[in-house]
Amino acid sequence: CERQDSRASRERLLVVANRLPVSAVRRGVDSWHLEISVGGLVSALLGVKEFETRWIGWAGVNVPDEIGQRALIKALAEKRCIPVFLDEEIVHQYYNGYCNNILWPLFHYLGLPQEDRLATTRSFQSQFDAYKKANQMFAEVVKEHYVEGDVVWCHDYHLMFLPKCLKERNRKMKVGWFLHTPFPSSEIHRTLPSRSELLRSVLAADLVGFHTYDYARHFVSACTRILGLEGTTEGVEDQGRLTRVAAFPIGIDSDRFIRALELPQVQDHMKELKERFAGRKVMLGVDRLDMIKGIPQKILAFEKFLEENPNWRDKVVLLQIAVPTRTDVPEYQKLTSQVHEIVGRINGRFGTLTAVPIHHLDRSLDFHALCALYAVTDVALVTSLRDGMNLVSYEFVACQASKKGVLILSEFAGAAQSLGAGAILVNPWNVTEVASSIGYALNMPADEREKRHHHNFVHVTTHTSQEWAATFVSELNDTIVEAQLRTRQ
Ligand code: ADQ
Repeated sequence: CERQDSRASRERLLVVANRLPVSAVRRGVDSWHLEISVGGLVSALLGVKEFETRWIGWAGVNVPDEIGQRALIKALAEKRCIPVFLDEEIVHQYYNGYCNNILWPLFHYLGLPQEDRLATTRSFQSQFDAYKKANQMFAEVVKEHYVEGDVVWCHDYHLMFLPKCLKERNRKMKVGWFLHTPFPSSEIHRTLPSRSELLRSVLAADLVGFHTYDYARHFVSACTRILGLEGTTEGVEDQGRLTRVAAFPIGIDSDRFIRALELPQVQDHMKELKERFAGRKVMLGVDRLDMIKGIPQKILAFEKFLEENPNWRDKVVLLQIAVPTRTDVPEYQKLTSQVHEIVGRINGRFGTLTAVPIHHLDRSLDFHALCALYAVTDVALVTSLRDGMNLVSYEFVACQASKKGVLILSEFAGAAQSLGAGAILVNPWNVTEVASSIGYALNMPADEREKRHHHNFVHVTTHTSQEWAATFVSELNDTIVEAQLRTRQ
């Protein structure tokens, strides 16, 4: 009865993503500690309050024994999370292999792996088989917890096979799929050996969403050119069935950031930072340590700026906070060493006995420390080589109501389409251009900063994560109603 009441007021949303918003750490045979995970998807969806949400996903840990599984299911239930248990071999082939070694670089225009990179995770085909198997395992858990009327929202490139698996199990299920990365040009997608099977599986969804109109257009082109289907302004049509395809730019829970700035602990952090860097302008980078984020390019541009502007050397500091991810993948280990090497060289070159130009941290910051950092920053540097959207740029803008700092933003981040008018847009590969933009940003007059900030602040506070989710779900419901009307006609 209680369930019926809450269902009447709030729609039930099953959010299916590779990772749950928490990571589980085992403390004993039947005891678990849960930690909130860092990442764009989690940040955006935690702000969504108007649905009765359940999360379904992997908890990031192998749990081979039944006692452990039962205890974890119980611990996660308190957080409205439902685990999918994946064994080590599947994780290796599906997650490290097909998702992170193949789809992630391909969708960010870094190409398919060479044979030597594949060799560590066996063949392409066995990785794709594991990918499909893992998606089937997700589908089984969804089926078990699905109640008629639920909206099932599948997320990201890990679960491109899931819409098909779900519809095979229940044709009436309302299924949406959203991609958080870019969808590349059809010429790039064409190189993928499993290109057609993946497209067809995604098309089984009722609604397919992307961050930008460009990504949606690339997807429709891939379906028309590779599958020979018909693309319309509404989406993709296959034998009379329409899959709606559209852009749904994500946002953040901006109020949460704005409110946090008033908290005493955030104010204390801000005071500490201001004292620590008094007399210097603060530049900030916050990224997951990933090759798509362009961290080496950013640091090299900063070096060039210092090289060409000796008068700024003791007046500016770059704080680069890089949270390590996928630490067991060799490419990511190489990237970490590369970044450390460049930072060490630049600090050796331009540092003094009492100060260094770059503070690099390999770790995640808690929410309050992060808000304080955003608030005291003069210039934020987002230099992604490709990025679906990039929420760091949004979070920075939300925390800048009093300082009105400048955002330097890669034109290859989806956010360039929404924050482009207020930010300084750069090509991150062009180190000279980024270096001169740093100079421009540091010297920008207050009235120009104010104008640029105002433009972005209005966007960030009106295009929130809540609105993003509500729009996607209502569009999904409308799509289904329209499809029912069409079949009745
Ligand atoms: P991500 O690649 O994870 O997300 P992004 O959108 O920038 O990238 O989100 C990162 C999130 O993690 C932000 O909320 C940020 O605050 C947090 N974060 C990053 N580094 C941190 C650190 N050192 N300490 C604390 N927190 C940190 C993917 C896509 C993006 C897309 C999002 C959402 O790659 O393009 O914008 O999903 O769709």
